[in-house]
Amino acid sequence: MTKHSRPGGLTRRRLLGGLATTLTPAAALAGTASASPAAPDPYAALGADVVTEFRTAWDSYRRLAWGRDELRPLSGSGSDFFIPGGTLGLTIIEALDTLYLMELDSELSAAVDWVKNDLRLDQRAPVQVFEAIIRLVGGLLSGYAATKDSALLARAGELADRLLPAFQRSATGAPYRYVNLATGEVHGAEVPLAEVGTCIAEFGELSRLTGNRTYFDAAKKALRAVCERRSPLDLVGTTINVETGAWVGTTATLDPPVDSFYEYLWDGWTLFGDKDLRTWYDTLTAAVFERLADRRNGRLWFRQADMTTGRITGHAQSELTAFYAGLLAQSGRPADGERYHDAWTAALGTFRLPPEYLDYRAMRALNPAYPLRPEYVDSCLFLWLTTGKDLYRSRARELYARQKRYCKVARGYTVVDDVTASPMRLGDLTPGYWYSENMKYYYLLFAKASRFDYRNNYLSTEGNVLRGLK
Ligand code: IFL
Repeated sequence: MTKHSRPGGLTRRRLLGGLATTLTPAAALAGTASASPAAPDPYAALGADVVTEFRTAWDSYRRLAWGRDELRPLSGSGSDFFIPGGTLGLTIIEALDTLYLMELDSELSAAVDWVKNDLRLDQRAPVQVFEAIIRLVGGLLSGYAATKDSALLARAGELADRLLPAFQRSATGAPYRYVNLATGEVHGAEVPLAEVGTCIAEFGELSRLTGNRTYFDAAKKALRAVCERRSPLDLVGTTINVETGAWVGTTATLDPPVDSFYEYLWDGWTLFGDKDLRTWYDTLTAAVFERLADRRNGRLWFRQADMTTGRITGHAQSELTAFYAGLLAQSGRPADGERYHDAWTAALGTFRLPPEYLDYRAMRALNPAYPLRPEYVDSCLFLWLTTGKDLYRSRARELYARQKRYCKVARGYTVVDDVTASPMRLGDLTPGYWYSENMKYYYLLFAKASRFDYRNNYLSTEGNVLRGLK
């Protein structure tokens, strides 16, 4: 989940020349790597390995679940993500730009054909607006960025038009949670902030490409609806009623269901140069650091507090929040980003894979699942690009090795239900985001991707490359 490029197209990111390091995993996690500029890049072979692993999973999906939303690699079947009994080809759309980056061109062409010929967007069923925007609209836009096939842009626009009633029928401008793709009927008035606010990258890019401002304006209005209802402490809660504008969840937190709400304020500013978004990002971030930042042993965590009184209410952290390390680095706080990444790296000293939720004071898993989340490696990529430290490639290499060890199955990769069990208890799913995020981040970190502009790019919260494909 992340991005890069400044308003005006300038970049803050630097591509480091891939300094060679010799590391043990322990040294990698501890951050004691030393560079030896003369040695060859030790990551090149890993880049090729990522493609091999991706191909195995992709071939399984093609053979056993083609056209379905997601693969169940253990049972060898497919599953639906958005519509029970229906499909929107989630995995195909999530994989488009990854296929392009990895130069798997015949697979990309089959995927594009499926989108053109078989994707049905007129289904009479409700879909979750946020997921449809970040995964499908974003995936189609990244497919368009990769192929320049105008049919993909047209499909992204068609889907966005079907989702727009969620924004337009709401009194506040914050979207309803669900919309029926065929009828435009909406429901779900109590909406978590990530779902309200994580749309300006995709909708704004669609506006830029089509010249139709409607999408950007809808997304900005949704962000405004939340930011202008912040508390006198400049904190926001977790959930808002989009009909009344009343807060339903009043805990201030970076964890879900808020997380990417912050990310898209920054992204909207960097992509489109909108000053309101920058002001809101700065205002809310200052309050996050004043009220939620919890510095311990040189590491940084983020606690929970009441949005009105500031009273501390919790010390939990979700793995999904690990993306924030990269966001901090990109938004001018690299030292804080590094300290936060150190905190998650410390968790990886306790757990073999990061648990979904932990009590960071006791280092105890509150939810022991590991649904193949990409956030830690997402931050590795953007910390590497922002700080230039090879340490972040070595941290990614360590997690990659652990994923191979614990999540790899005959037909690809699967989720873990309990990282604390020995042996780990596996579930039966390759999430769509594994194709869009995990494998893309590893590939960009390890390979020198010739189709990627490491200096000027933008990756969405779902890892979709909206800018920077060559
Ligand atoms: O959909 C993915 C995306 O990164 C996001 N939230 C959760 C998913 C991956 O963990 O924004």
